[in-house]
Amino acid sequence: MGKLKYIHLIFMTGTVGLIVFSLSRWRPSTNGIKPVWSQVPQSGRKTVLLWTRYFHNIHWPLPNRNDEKCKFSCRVTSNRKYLAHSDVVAFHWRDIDLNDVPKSRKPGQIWAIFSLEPPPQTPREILVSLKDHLNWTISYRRDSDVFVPYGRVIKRKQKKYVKLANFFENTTSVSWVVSNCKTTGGREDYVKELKKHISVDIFGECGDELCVGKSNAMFRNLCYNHLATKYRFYLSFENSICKDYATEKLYLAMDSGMIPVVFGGADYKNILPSDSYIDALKYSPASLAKHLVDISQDKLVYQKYLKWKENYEVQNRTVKSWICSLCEKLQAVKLTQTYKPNDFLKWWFDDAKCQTWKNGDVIAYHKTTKAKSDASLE
Ligand SMILES: *[C@@H]1O[C@H](CO)[C@@H](O)[C@H](O)[C@H]1NC(C)=O
Ligand SMILES: *[C@@H]1O[C@H](CO)[C@@H](O)[C@H](O)[C@H]1NC(C)=O
Ligand SMILES: CC(=O)N[C@H]1CO[C@H](CO)[C@@H](O)[C@@H]1O
Repeated sequence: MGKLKYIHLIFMTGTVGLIVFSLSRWRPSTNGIKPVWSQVPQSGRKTVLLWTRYFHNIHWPLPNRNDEKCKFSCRVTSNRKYLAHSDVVAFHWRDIDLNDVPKSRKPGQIWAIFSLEPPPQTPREILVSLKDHLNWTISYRRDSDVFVPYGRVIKRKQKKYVKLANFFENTTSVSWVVSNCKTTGGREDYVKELKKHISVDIFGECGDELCVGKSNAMFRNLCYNHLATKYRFYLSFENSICKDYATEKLYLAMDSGMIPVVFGGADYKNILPSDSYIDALKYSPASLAKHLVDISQDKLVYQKYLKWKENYEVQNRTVKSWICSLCEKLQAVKLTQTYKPNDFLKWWFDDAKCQTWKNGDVIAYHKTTKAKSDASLE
């Protein structure tokens, strides 16, 4: 009988759609059922409630069971019945509905806004009545309360021998995977000019069929590795030129063996090893083309751009580990926040200093172009 009851409880847990991860030990989700929840929160284990969906999806980016484990554990649920017990309520910016925000708030409860999209992709209007109630930011901005990088290049524990000679066999040209053909950063105008001076093969929705559609990580890896057998350079051009905004395409390209040509607002020289990338915004399209040709005609110069691989490696899956950083931050006795209260919109929009490339200049971005702003399109 006892066993039957247990099975019944597991079943119940499943049906109410409660997602509970014990992030340190990955115990099954029965942890979250009533007896525990009706009591005062247990010693130190914090609870995070995902209030909204994530681009209409119930699945937020979270680690799988097999991914690396967090140093500090906490519970994650999307079941709103735990609102009153939650230490953090998280809102995904693009899914916020002002008619559907929590009606109550337990004292000390942190409300956090989550966005991996840059300011031109995050409607200001959505936040009107919520902005004054937010405590924390969870985003790709390095000065967020919880920083969520799209990737990282980290120092290797041990120097690795990398056979650079192989890379030189392949062709000179430039590849670009792109699905959002009209952007706020103006990369398409830059590439249009660049193409007058060097061959650029375009894949994705705005070009050939290759690499279209499926956005799962394995498919993407395959796609980039495939491109790396043919192309020396990859245009890691972001859809927006905004502070700190550098997406996984940069890290996928670096990992694949192509030399990334970056176009964006991240502080590249501080996040990447020197001589591991080329910054398009430091060149005109014509002079960039010349630079790329020069590099690819000199084996030693070309190899200089791959040498970083001996001492550094690309760390992926970093987006999913935001929850670990959040759980860790919740351990602090006194919780702090990054932006000053009531200054949230200034912090997000103004401090991001978004820009647009236009006819050879980089100018401040103003909301004039209506950019296609679908989730999966970068
Ligand atoms: C969170 O923000 C609310 C609204 O501004 C504020 O009243 C509350 O004190 C903040 N909580 C913490 C822990 O900072
Ligand atoms: C992450 O990197 C490892 C090793 O570089 C690779 O085997 C794996 O496929 C990558 N995973 C993703 C999701 O990109
Ligand atoms: C490093 C690399 O990608 N080398 C490739 C160059 O092209 C040949 C032929 O297509 C491939 O076999 C190599 O793997």
